[in-house]
Amino acid sequence: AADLARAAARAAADRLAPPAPVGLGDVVPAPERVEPDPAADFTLPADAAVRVSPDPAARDVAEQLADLLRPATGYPLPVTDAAPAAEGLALQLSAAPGETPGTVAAGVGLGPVAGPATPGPVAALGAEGYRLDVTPDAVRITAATPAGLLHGVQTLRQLLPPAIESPAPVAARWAVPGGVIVDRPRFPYRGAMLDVARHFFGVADVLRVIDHLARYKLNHLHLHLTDDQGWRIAVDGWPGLAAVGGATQVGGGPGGAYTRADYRRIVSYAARRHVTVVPEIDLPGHTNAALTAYPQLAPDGVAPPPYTGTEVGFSYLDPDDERTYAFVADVLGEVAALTPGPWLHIGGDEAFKVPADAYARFVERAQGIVAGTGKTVVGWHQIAPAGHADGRVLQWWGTTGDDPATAEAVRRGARVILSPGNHAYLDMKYAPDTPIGHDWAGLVDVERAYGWDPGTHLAGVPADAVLGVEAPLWTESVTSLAEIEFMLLPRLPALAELGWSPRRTHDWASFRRRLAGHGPRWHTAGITFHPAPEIPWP
Ligand code: TNX
Repeated sequence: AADLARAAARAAADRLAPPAPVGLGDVVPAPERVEPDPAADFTLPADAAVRVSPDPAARDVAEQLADLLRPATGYPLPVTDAAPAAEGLALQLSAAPGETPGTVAAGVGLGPVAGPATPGPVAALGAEGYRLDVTPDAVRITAATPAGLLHGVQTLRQLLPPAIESPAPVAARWAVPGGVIVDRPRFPYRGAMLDVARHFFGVADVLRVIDHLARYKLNHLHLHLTDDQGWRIAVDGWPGLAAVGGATQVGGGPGGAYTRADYRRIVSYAARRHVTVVPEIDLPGHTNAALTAYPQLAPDGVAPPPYTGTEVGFSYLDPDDERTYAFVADVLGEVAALTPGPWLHIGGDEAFKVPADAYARFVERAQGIVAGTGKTVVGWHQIAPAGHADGRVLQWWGTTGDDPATAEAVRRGARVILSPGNHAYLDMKYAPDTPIGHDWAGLVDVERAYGWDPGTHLAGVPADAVLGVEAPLWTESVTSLAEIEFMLLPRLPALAELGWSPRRTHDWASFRRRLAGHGPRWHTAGITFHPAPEIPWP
């Protein structure tokens, strides 16, 4: 009787929409391997359960999958750790022989993926890979880690009809195209940066940005927490930073700052989505807001007025005063203690008023302070001339393909995150008539955002020194969540594909066609985006 009921439900659903209108390869970022099987399409039955391996973090991914599917389908989708069944949705955390699931370290185990449709060793999927098997009776996602399972969930989400993004129930046939996807990232670091200093954005906005990152398998959120116009994180030992330094923003609005509880909420929301928060305290320049509260750190000891304009390069902490280093140690120590991730970003850009030798000494001491917190230091590529520190990472934001200082730092052991201004900067205008944004690095339309190769972009920086890619959004001209989304979408998925997909999949014609399918998804989900004319939106 149950079979009959299911057949009747399927027949009814068949009349609603053609089978599997989405192709198995219609995924952004492009998966490493896709093997469609048109005879194996799956339709989600109303009584499906989500079965998951008995592991708390895997179960949490299953709950997130159910939460994603329930609003549009209206199905109950109970999550259960009953033995993986041959029916419905299954998330399976499995280890290669001799390995404990969930313990695969980042960057290891990236051997070749097993051959076509062979259930190869899961360890080959590494710390973030997954395998998706769609058959007429079941959709199964297998991974060695919960992060891999979540990436598989994001793929599954894209394989369902766009109506799956609806916040309210929709009568549809919830079809998934049959076949196998085996997938894992090209680079371990794939991120975006949000400048919450020039304009302040509340916790809810940041959480929504994290959702957008997770959707495209990005795994780092860099928060630019401090700048001339505002200090946005409470520091217990220096209460004036948030209270005084956070009181305004570009244009003179009220600004704001995160309490420690706010910041913890952001970090834990991100962690659930396997996104690591990278906090940036920009030093020694970009510090006007700090100096308004603590003028003793200013070279002339005089408190500057709050700054609400958009010039750069005028402020700095006194590099020759020991009080500066006590301040830096307190701030970095507190931020490190609040941050579970391995990175601490010290900025280092545009300290135009600090002489080169004093600047290098400052950076070297700051790098040492970061090491003392147990974190790995990240800085804008201006820190390149300072001495090497173990594991240090340079974030390159230039606009040429050649930077001898960065190449030399790489020879000394630095790794690089690539954020080329003329491709990855999300604050650049799309076109001359884009209502907000800058153009100092040129116009960045979607094709330009997509049209570069992180593995060969920078002379003297080989692919194995490239930790990954990041798309920064500076917010001098960005004042609301809708404006954030307008600048992020559709360029963020381009950066995500460069960071995730094997180079051989790189193809503008394919990308723009696949990306086009996301317009209806964003629209249905109530997400703002720029309807870029280069994309054949349906
Ligand atoms: C340069 S990129 C800056 C920021 C500005 C941005 C505007 C970098 C490390 N520094 O201070 O917001 O240009 O595009």
